[in-house]
Amino acid sequence: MLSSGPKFLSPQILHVQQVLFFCIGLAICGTLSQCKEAKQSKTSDSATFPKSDKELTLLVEKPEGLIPPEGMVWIPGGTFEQGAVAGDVLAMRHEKPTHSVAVDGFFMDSTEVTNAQFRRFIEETGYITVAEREIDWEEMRKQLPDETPKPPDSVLQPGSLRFKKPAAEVTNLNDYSQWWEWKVGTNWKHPQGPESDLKGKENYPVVHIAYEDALAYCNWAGKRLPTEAEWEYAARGGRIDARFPWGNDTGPLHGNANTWSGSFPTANDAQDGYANTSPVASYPPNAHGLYDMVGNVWEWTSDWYNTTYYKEIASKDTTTLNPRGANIHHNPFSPYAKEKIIKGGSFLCHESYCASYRVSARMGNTLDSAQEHLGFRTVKSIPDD
Ligand SMILES: [Ca+2]
Ligand SMILES: [Ca+2]
Repeated sequence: MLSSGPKFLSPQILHVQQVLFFCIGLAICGTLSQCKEAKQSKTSDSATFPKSDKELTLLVEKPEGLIPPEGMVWIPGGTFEQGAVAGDVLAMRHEKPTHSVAVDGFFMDSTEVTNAQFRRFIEETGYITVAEREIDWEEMRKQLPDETPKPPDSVLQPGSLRFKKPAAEVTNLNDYSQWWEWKVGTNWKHPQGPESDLKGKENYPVVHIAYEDALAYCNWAGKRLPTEAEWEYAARGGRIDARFPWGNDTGPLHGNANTWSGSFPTANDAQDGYANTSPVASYPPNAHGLYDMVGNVWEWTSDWYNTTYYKEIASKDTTTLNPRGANIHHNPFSPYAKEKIIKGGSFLCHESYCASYRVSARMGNTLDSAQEHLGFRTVKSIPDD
């Protein structure tokens, strides 16, 4: 997700850091103005839909006697209108149109996956995350425009993007390179850079997680990533026409979610208690018992990001059961990137910028992208996935 299409279509003028931004496909608060302006493709080149079922037979209640896996809660099945709530002035074009969706009941982690949980996975499997691996320029350039210059070897080292508060006032919020820094040695164990560690942060959400890292964890745990529909349905907590998990009132935002308070991105007054990530479950849960569904860190879903998908699924004018999204990625602003949908926004979200602490908010994020504000949580179906 990029802030300025034409700039990135002129690779010869790219700064090295911007090349890396391009490569990892930033999905950050502040690159969203393009989404507001994005013209939806008129062609149906990618999206397909599961078979609709006019007489839905849903798994609603948890089977009697079934005990939720540790750390998970039951999300009763049901039907809802996915997408922007009517009158939501903060909603972006790609959150529309709304469309009727039904999902079977499922189990969901009550919190984002924590550093302690992820560490157990690493210790048992020896898995090495994407941000810790050597960078293969030949693989990376496949996601870049032709003739993109190769950054120097000193930069093409294992690393990730960390947030760096600008020293000076920011006048152009489209230039996210002012507050994102590619830093060699940054990964889930060193979330704020190589000099940082996880001491005392066992109960914080794990970050700098690429899509395949999340999948590897899911496979180890015997779980899976939620679809976008499952995630959004669960985040709503059974509420209808509510923008937030707690209702429609923006007033309680800082008491219910870890977002950016103050002036983005230069001044964070931490009205909600945290300027960076917060321990999971630091704020009240929604009606399903889910914590931090908005704010703290963005969360991966299994759906491809496809800018035409909502329009096409809405045109079916029926309720879609257990949709799994488009069958291929499609984003005119990131034509070279393969993006999955992330949900919920993060500690960096502010109304002046992206306001993605709403249940319908969504972003595309490239598969190999790992950032300081991106984590995940898992789900599990009945019968077993
Ligand atoms: Ca905060
Ligand atoms: Ca979250």
